Amino acid sequence: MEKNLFNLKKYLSEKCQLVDCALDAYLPPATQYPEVIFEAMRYSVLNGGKRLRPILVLAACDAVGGCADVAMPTACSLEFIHAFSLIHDDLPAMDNDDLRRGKPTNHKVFGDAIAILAGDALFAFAFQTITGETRGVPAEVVVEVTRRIAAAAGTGGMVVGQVVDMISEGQAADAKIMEFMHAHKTGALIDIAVISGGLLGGGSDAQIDALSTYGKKIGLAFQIADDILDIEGDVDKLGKPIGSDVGKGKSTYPSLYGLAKSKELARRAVDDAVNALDMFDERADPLRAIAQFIVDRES
Ligand code: GRG
Repeated sequence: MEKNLFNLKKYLSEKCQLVDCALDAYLPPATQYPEVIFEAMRYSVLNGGKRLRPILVLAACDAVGGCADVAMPTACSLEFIHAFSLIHDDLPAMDNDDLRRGKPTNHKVFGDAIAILAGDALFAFAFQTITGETRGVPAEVVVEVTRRIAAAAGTGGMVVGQVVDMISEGQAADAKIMEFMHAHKTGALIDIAVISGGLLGGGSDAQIDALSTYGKKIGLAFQIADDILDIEGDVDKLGKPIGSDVGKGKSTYPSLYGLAKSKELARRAVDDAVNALDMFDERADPLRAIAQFIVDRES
């Protein structure tokens, strides 16, 4: 176990560096006119973060025997969409947060209007990057990946989850609604990360199904861990205040099931995720280790 964790640390740090370089290279330079929008886009994307979604794309591509290079534009696109969602989520009209990754949120630095536009630009730039930069993959696969990512970000995922989050605030906890909300708001982008990597790597239907089960289970584990970190986390490591869910009257796994049961549910989700990868050889070891990392992380 120790050895696995050590290897994962190295794996994550190497992949993170690759992803960071690619994000920087794809994004328009901050010197381009009108500078402020490119500065705002770069501020939120190149501002740290675990790069979980891009790394999942690359790891899933590797797991099905693909060449991870073909998946890098899609990996970065998911980080652009993730950054977009964080910028908009932090706005006064949504969560009204001042800190993200330990630094002032985008609207605190650039103002609300530029923050909205930086989010919009990143969302569009994500699809420009997938369709414009992907090489060595049949066009119909790129179209299918693009279609699925658009659904996971919008009407089949994040936007819908965010709406349910907003309209449920301050209401009594309901397990079904909370699960729907998380599966869409957070889970959909994590799920589509592994599916995209599998599709771009040329995975079989059975492999894509298995990756999708894995993606849904780690998405669930991720959310439970997030709720637990909001109670037990370290403010400095999280880069944002704790207790914000309770403060905003949000239903969480701990508020519904208690801490001990929530930890048990997270552990079970990790086991289910790892079991879903039974058909894969050692090339899926990074995915197996990432499942565990998702509940062990401190930020
Ligand atoms: C993006 C289409 C679209 C619409 C916007 C605002 C919004 C609708 C959705 C909000 C989605 C959202 C903010 C989900 C929370 C996801 C989450 C738990 C973020 C933290 O993810 P980590 O831990 O963060 O991967 P780092 O900082 O490591 O990248």
